[in-house]
Amino acid sequence: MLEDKTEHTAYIGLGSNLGDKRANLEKALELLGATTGVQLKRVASYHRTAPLGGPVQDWYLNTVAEVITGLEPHRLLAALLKIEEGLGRVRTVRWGPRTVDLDLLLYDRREICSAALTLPHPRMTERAFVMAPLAELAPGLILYGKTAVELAGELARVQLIEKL
Ligand code: A4P
Ligand code: MG
Repeated sequence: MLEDKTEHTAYIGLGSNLGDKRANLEKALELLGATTGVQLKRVASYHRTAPLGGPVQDWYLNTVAEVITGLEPHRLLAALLKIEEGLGRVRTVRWGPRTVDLDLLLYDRREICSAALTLPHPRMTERAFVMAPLAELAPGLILYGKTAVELAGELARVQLIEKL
């Protein structure tokens, strides 16, 4: 595993809308914390959110986790995809929707635009289900000239979201 000694702060968005949503998020967080080179620091409140985009589907349970990591961004993303796969395997329906979605939202202030990874996550500032939990962990974080709290407040006026 490629790791360096420097510590980086990353934020991971987690969402589930299939099966036992809370258990899915908890299992994903457990696997995240157990990943070599990843230390789970803090987890925001769980939020019940209306689905955004896609087909007609059930509501989501979303949260955001703060991690300290020595893994470089593509390695961290690979670890997230592995967790998704690991949890997807408990499903019986082939090609069915995933039980858990993990997105790499931010990695320090790094900006990346490669085929496999875009940082910051391109859609994060349009989504209450990302910005509300993120604002709990990093209220003063500035994204495109606004704080996380300001962005979360604006989005929560137009998107259905309930903090649990
Ligand atoms: N990828 C590039 N950059 C990133 C990044 N920063 N983080 C690539 C994660 N992945 C990144 O993602 C497709 C590919 O994006 C990955 O293989 C990776 O190389 P995916 O997770 O397989 O596909 P997806 O999640 O179905 O598509 P997409 O466009 O990533 O959807 P989103 O943005 O993840 O949104 N509504 C509510 N209320 N709550 C939700 O959680 N989630 C989605 C999915 C839609 N609506 C939702 C929610
Ligand atoms: Mg995704």
